Amino acid sequence: MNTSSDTAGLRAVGGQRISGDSSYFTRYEVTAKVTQGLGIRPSEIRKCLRTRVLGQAGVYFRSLASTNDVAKQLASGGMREGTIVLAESQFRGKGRLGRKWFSPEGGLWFSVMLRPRIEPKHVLKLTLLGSVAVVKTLSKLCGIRAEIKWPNDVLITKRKVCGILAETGIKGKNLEFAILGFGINANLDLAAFPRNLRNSATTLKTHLGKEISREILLCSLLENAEVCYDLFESGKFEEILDDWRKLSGFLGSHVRVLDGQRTIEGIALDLDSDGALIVRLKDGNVHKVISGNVIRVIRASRSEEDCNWIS
Ligand code: BT5
Repeated sequence: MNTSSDTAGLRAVGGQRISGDSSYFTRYEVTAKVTQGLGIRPSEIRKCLRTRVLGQAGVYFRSLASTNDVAKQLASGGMREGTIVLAESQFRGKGRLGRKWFSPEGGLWFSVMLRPRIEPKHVLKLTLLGSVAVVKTLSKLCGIRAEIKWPNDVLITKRKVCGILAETGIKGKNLEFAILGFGINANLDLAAFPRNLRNSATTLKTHLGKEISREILLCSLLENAEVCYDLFESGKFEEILDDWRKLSGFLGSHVRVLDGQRTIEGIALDLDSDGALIVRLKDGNVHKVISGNVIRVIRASRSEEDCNWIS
């Protein structure tokens, strides 16, 4: 597995029509064959997808470095809004701040390309919108009550089942595109995870006791994400924030935030209209957090919950 085969794949994909027609998904085998289960069936996605824009074009890879990276390259090449890049596995899956994302076969790893009319500094809103869409999907489809940990984690029973990574392409002062990458631990066994993640991660398979259709999960998530994105595009981000507040289970928690070089501690009070986390510090002052690692401190037991273990 190397980047040159990946780049060769991209050239081939770039040379094909990837629009919502019969060549909907371009199946391009960059590297290994799927070794477990059946693999995702793009034809099933096409059958069940009920969106206008999101997922109406897509590229499916059996294995690639990172769906976000490929989506960025396609976006720079003018790919239409809503195009998804989907992979059976990633060999350099990315988290935030250069962290790694464990993404073997069996998960749902994909990125959506968006062209929102926003300033680059508002990209946090897309992450929040994505997490609301994931929680709604897990509730409707699987009956799971998941929670959101600001800014980008979705948790089941306090363990991370999904991470979201938003990245941007900027031209001058403007946002040219945004890539919203979703990593959902779907049909994976916890035993397959590296040891250091086994206490902080979970999977849908572990929680439900059975595998689920990743095609249906993807379609449902794209539908929920499109509803949220439409609200966002029509200036109704407040409605997303209200949903976030209801669904997160996070506000009111005692938190420690590692914000660059600084560490602050206090109560997670609310989100402001841009989605920044408002923390009331011990001295009563209020601090806004735009990015950073958040650790929820469980006071009763004096233990800590942190989904961002260092790999
Ligand atoms: C995230 O970063 O949670 C964002 C993850 C986004 C992954 C998707 S997959 C499709 C798209 N393509 C990509 O290359 N990425 C996106 P962060 O908040 O920085 O969390 C990363 C941390 O989560 C790591 O340092 C580990 O501690 C932990 N981790 C890694 N893999 C995990 C997994 N599969 N499940 C749960 N936790 C994991």
